[in-house]
Amino acid sequence: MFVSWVHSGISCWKGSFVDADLSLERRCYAPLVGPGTRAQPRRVRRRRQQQQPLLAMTTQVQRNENFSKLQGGYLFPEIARRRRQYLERHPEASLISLGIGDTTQPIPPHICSGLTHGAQRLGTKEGYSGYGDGEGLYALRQRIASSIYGDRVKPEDVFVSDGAKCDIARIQMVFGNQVTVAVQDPSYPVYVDTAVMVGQTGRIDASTQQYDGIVYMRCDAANDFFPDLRQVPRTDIIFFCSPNNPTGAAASRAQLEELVAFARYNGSIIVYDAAYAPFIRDPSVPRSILEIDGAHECAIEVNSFSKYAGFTGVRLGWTVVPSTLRFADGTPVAKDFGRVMNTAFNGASNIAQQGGLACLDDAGRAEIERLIDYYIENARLLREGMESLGFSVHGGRNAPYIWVHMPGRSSWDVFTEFLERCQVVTVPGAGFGPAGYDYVRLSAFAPREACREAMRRIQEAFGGVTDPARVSV
Ligand code: PGU
Repeated sequence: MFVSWVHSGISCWKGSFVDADLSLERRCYAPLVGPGTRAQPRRVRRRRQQQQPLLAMTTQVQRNENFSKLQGGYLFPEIARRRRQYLERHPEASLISLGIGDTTQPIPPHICSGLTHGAQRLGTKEGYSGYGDGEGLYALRQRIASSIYGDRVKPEDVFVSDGAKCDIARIQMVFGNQVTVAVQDPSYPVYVDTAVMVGQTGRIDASTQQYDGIVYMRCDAANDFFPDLRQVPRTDIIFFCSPNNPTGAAASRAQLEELVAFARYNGSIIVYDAAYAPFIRDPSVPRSILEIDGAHECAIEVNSFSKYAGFTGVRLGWTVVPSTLRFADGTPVAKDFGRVMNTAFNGASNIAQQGGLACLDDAGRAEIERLIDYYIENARLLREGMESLGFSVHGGRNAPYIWVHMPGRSSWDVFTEFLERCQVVTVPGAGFGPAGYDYVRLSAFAPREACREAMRRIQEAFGGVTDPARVSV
């Protein structure tokens, strides 16, 4: 089989001169300059090659059409782009980010010593390890099962990973393109975007901003941010995040019982994203869906050390797939998820996993509690600051996000207004789904002083606004 290489308008046929002894460079370029020039010193050949610009070309490979259905880029890089643009225009501006939910406080000492211990072990003969189990270190799976789930799950049900976002994408690989999907509206954009990428949807409807084939379960103040399940049609998969990103709502026990009953009745699988579970301060609110009777036959739980321990850059998470959860033909879902983890992933970093072990002993858990207290206090500050301006504000009690209603205003306009008038970066609610059209999200992960300063600026710019619909430049 011949492959055409086009260079400076000359086609050459790779198959005509493939020679195992030739370097890649020679295989690609040598025939282009003709047989007589082969003896030229490499230096001369390279100069000639550099002088010859490559012609623009396309391959013969068809684009995966699912990607053409996506609306623009991923939400957070888009916000980063607008922020950069603003800084280019106003290099003197001191921007405050209440945008992406990225932790800012240093990893506390005991947990950090777990990470350094993990790194140091790699420099010793006895401690060195290479590839690990695709499912993670057994000791960490055990500790997650006991410390987070009080032994309600088995260590074998726990799959350690490089984070919740990556697990969501890998779960989609397990489900494939024939399943139907429901999401909360608004919700973390990864559920919808990965559903589109794997081909579970049709195109977006420009008027509703909803993808054909996805069921959007509206969550707003009118329904206590919990969908009216009587109105929700059956789907195979239900993505559900609690405490919710972006609304900050944490589902009560009764609500989760209703969700589990709904999924069992319909024979659906819930993918429950509990990335913010430790922010739950209300003792009556479950921190895991696996606390609910019957969930072990209808739910997967995705989780992460990112927000618990400042591991957004370290990368460590896990997913629980109970052995009792089965597909229609009786195959355990864990079997296929394990297959994906071992095929498309190669185990979480051994350094990060040592950090994970340190997170879950007594000293680590105490450090995590202090970190969360810090962010929850920030959330209180932001919530009360926005309330004092007359905005209708949600979340921020059992979650690090504040969801601010700006009735009738496009959230992208409000985003721009906060940026221009206060140099404060937020996240426009529309990025989380059509129900977020007139909301913005504030993140409490900024340093305390930054939260105070952001509130000071916003109060100065919008002070005296009692009708949020009037917010405008
Ligand atoms: N699940 C939820 C609900 C999240 O909000 C986030 C991060 C993740 C999972 C990702 O967890 P990892 O374990 O770190 O992969 N949400 C942030 C970051 C956004 C992003 O996707 O880059 C946010 O601001 O919403």
